[in-house]
Amino acid sequence: MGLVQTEILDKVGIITLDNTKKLNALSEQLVDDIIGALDCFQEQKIPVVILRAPDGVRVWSAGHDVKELPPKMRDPLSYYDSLERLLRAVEQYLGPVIAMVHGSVWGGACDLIMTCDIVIADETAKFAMTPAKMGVPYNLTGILHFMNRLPINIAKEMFFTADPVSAERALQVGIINHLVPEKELLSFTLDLAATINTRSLLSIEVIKEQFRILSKAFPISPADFERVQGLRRKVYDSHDYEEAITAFLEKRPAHFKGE
Ligand code: LCV
Repeated sequence: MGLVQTEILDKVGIITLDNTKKLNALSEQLVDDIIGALDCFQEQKIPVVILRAPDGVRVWSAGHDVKELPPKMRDPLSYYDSLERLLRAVEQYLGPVIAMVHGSVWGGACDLIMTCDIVIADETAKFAMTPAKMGVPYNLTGILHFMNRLPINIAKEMFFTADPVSAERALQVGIINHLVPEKELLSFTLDLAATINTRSLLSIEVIKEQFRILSKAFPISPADFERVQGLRRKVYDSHDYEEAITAFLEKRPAHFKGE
């Protein structure tokens, strides 16, 4: 299917991100192909899905396709934008979506990992959360994904430094469920999926939906929401947002002004 490969092994759906020449950057097309694969598995009531990249890649996904980030004055991460649609599709899939990670994971793809239900990685994995490098304000639902999974100080360090977190540290802080040797990654992940497949899908489906609802049960007042939207607009209207994209495309370090 376009930029992804799909297969079903013993009732486990496998989606392989397969646009490696673009480092699996989450372009509109790649996102649509992943969602299409999830919809296809959902129709067949496939109980468990594995989201992976091809063997041997250095980069699992380079995150949001920078070339598709909107020009300034437009929210880059609003409700119907591709990354947000993808994250909701994973959250709403009927059964567990397991991220199987070999290689580095950047930005929006890091949020995708934090949205998957379970994360299995090998020693080549690393995870970088890059809005502060991209002059992007990020958004409330994305930040909540990290707060639900990590101690808030760890989540803040990831956002404030934008530095990659190693596989070993990712295991320590809880980004990943299991760190396994590269040659055992697929068999370990398939074994875990097979165990889940011996349980009641009906029960798991309802339990997953309760986790989703509770993980979003985070009160925020309309006034605070509107203030956050105003603050976010200051960022994506800023010099820093425009400079980050320009610097990336010109392959040079960005020079931020904080305005
Ligand atoms: C488009 C790319 C990309 C890319 N998009 O290879 O989370 S937020 O808010 O930040 C959100 C907005 C977001 O997700 O932003 C994107 C965050 N991603 C990153 O910061 C990763 C950016 N990429 C890199 O740092 C490097 O490309 C890595 C370390 C992933 C790989 O480095 P390597 O030296 O192996 P190149 O950098 O040479 O990249 C190879 C080609 O892929 C393009 C890049 O522009 C280059 O294109 P050309 O061959 O045309 O020069 N590319 C890389 N990442 N996210 N295009």
